[in-house]
Amino acid sequence: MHTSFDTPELIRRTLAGERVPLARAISWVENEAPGSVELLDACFEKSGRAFRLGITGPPGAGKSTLVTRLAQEYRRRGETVAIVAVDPTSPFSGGALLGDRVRMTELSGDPGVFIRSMATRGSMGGLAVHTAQVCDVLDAAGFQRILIETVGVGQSELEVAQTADSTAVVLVPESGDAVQAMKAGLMEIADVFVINKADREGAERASFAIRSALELRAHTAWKIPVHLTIASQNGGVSELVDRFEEHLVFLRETGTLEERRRARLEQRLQDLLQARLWNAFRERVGDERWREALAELAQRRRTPHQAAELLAGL
Ligand SMILES: Nc1nc2c(ncn2[C@@H]2O[C@H](COP(=O)(O)OP(=O)(O)OP(=O)(O)O)[C@@H](O)[C@H]2O)c(=O)[nH]1
Ligand SMILES: [Mg+2]
Repeated sequence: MHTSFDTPELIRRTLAGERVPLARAISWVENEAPGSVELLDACFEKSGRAFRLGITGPPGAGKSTLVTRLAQEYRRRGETVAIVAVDPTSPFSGGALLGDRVRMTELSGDPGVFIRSMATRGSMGGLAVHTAQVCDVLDAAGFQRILIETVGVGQSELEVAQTADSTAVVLVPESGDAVQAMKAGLMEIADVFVINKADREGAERASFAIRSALELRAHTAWKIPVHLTIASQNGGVSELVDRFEEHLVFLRETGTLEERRRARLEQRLQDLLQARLWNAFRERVGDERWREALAELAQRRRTPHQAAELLAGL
């Protein structure tokens, strides 16, 4: 299926929510294809309506299963849903693929659902940027809820989770998870805690441990819920959607949504400007001068501070 689109047509049909152009548009963004900037600019104007939910947590916690159930529940409530699964290039990706396959069959054929997997491809800094951009495209295409699934194991994955408006951290009952979560920095980004696999021993205990840890922290206006689910049996899923929607109302009413989005946009602007200014600067300095400066450093003829001062003054 190698239909080629010119940029205006692709933009028009993506914004109209057509699936094949939408899939192509996302590939453009991922590959930074020519035309992708024009596309993103067009999408940006139309985005900002979707509620973006990050679902993160350790490998195998049941994120994919849960996201599938959440999508089904949102569909029952009449909302359209896009799923962005960010696959880690790790030994666990087999599990992710399996989860995705199950999901594909359960949700296929529903025009109100769109599923997309994104590969991490090593370049980790770019992943959060690409995820945010892909979400802009899905948002502009009219999807009302965007579920971003990512494994919460590293800083880069946390960055992906933070492109969302609201973030759910999914854990399992096995002891040590609460401690792990705190270590991994998941505690700081959670707006909602989920203990999935609550059919297993120790779910209540894990829930209590997290609640206790949360109580030790500074009091906040949003009381972070700790919610039990059995995703594989659809247990507690509808109530979890209620929690998400409550959080959305909270975010809107307190101005926190606007605040978070503004901070995110500032970050994006800063990233773009940094790249642009750096490239311009590097070009102005030129390769020869750059090599000279490095040689001077290596020979201890100049300090890094002196070299920076000198180059910046050029
Ligand atoms: N017992 C039990 N098993 C579950 C539950 N939810 C999911 N599972 C199972 O847990 C396994 C992992 O589920 P996934 O949904 O693929 O987990 P994941 O967090 O997406 O995994 P990765 O993407 O590989 O990190 C699968 O075998 C699921 O069937 C649950 O509530 N209870
Ligand atoms: Mg998964």
